[in-house]
Amino acid sequence: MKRVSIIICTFNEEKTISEVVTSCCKYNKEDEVIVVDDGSTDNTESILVELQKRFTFRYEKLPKNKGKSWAMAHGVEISMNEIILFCDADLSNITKEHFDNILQPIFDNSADMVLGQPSETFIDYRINPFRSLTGERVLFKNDILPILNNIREIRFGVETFINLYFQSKGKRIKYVLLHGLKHPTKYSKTTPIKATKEFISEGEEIALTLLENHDLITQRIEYLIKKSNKQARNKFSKMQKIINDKLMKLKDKMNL
Ligand SMILES: Nc1nc2c(ncn2[C@@H]2O[C@H](COP(=O)(O)OP(=O)(O)O)[C@@H](O)[C@H]2O)c(=O)[nH]1
Ligand SMILES: [Mg+2]
Repeated sequence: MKRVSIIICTFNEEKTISEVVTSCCKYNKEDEVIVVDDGSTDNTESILVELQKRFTFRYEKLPKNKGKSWAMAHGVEISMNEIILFCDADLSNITKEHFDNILQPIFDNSADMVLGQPSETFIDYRINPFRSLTGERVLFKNDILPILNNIREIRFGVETFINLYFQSKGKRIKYVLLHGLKHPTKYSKTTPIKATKEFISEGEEIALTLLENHDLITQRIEYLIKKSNKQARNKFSKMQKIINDKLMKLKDKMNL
């Protein structure tokens, strides 16, 4: 029986797509591998068609670019297994241990979601404020199915939304360092102007997701309240009301 569905969302990653798909297939023979090509216009398609002669994976080409979150939701919908492993398409230096390490906390039931941190990236993962926005994550399909419609159109807000939702439900989240795994910055993938534009719009999509889903933030607080003692509960309740009011005002101001 297959255990995991590995979902690789890709958009114009001709330099790395072959290594990513090959590693996923080679190191996870008993699992399902799905590549969702988000309307790439480079050589991605011919590389993948060629790779299909050597490895078994499902290749889904979306007719036009719809954003990472759309591709992720589509991958989940067509997946067959109860565990989902998302993997970005711009990684290199991938080893079998990376898969073993990111899957372990799910298999030994010490986490409901695992976030993998490539060690070879621009900022040291221990101090990286964006580390929870990683593209390498494992979770249960049943946990993400209820939010597919929420994530489809939020593009790069997708990781933020998933994190908020899991936190609001009190799910156990674990970080795992993936030694030697390389993840390039946007600046090493394209021109500085394009990278800056992408960086800004990604930031905007993340900020919008946070604002639009402030209820998930306060639900997280609510979850903590339920777990704490009475005195702390009262304090939390007051804090929750203040945060909710402030966020509502901000939302109104921004016409969201
Ligand atoms: N930039 C971008 N990446 C996409 C899109 N759809 C899927 N992806 C994939 O999502 C992953 C993350 O994108 P990337 O640009 O590397 O974002 P970053 O890792 O946050 O800098 C990569 O594997 C992309 O190929 C899209 O519409 N735009
Ligand atoms: Mg990337």
